[in-house]
Amino acid sequence: MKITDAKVFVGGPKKNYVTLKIMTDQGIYGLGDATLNNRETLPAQYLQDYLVPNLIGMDPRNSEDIWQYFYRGAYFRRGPIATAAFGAIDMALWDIKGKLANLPVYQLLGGKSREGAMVYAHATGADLEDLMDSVAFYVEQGYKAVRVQCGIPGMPKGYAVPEAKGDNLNHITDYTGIRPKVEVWDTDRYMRYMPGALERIRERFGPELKILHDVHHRLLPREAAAFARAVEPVDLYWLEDPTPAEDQDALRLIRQHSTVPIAIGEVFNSIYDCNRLIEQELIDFIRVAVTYAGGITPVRRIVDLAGLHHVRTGFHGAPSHSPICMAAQAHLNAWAPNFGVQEYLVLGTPECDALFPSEHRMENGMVWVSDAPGLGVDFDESKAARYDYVPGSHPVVRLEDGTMWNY
Ligand code: GCO
Ligand code: MG
Repeated sequence: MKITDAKVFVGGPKKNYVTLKIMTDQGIYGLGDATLNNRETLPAQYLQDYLVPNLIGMDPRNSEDIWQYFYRGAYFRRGPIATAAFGAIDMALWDIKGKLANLPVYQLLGGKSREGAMVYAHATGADLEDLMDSVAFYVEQGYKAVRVQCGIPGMPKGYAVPEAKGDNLNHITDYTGIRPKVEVWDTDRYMRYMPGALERIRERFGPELKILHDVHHRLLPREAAAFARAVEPVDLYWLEDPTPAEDQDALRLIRQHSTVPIAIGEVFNSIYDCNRLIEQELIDFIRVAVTYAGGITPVRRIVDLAGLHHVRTGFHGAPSHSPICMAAQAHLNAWAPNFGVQEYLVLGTPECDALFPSEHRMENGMVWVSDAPGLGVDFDESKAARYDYVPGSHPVVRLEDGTMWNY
């Protein structure tokens, strides 16, 4: 069996999904996602210029060797541009393998460990009252877990917070241009306000709701330790990215001062970014994404390592991941013995569903994996032609005095 061709598409309904389609001499094709948020053209180019020409002629069934060939063969290893491109190839090869075997990918991983996989939604508000409405909206729809972010009095804009009350800010990319907007951050205001706000959410929604909160890398290690201690009474399901991920020792300080579960890893792109954190049991949830971390092959290794250390999965599922990455994660979530939760933003616009038809279902705050062979998601090339790449950007963050800070 041989790969005969592969095509890369960039675009989508209000997103720049990078979609890889690998064709074979047996008529079976596979799909992968290489969307690197706000840098989408780069993995696309890497695929087009270097990887696709080498893929042609390879036996698609040898997904392990193909992953090693590109990873080791690049010489300059890792980095999210490369791993997103490798990740797309790897997903497409598992898709092909499943179609060949006539089995859904979760069966190739070891079968189902559960029926539905719990997801969490993003509740957000310009202020706390607005956030409460947003949480109530998700709770009414059956979500068991909700991430909560709200505006901080006196701070013009916090992370993932809408400007006006009632706006539902589900994507943070601004498609009006390539130059990022500037947001202003004030740690002191955040530290004073947020623990009390989280307590009020707990009081209002009761003990059952799983409440998650994302600090988005904004605190210094000592601040993060103090914040984690302050939010202990809230009984958070997790505290996400309390400090920038590069300084892994920071997490030790947090651990020494608090038992709040820590989730980290959405910016990681290899097992070497998290093996120490996992082995030293400094985290509770590993947040890698199948796209950025290089595909199902390496993520399965991360999940297995995590399982040895009581670390559960909480895969990244921001709106930048296409339904192909979400499908790959749905299969891993169905299998992983140490599954925790899946981040899930409703992508389900009719345009998105038409571009990526699939039978994966979201119902009652759970994802139900499709039983179709392979990844169980398709891609309608005829519809893809409607969408072009639209340059966009995340905001950047500065402190009040102008100092650059962590987005
Ligand atoms: C999350 C993330 C995202 C990121 C985004 C960056 O928890 O979902 O923090 O919202 O900001 O993926 O591209
Ligand atoms: Mg996050």
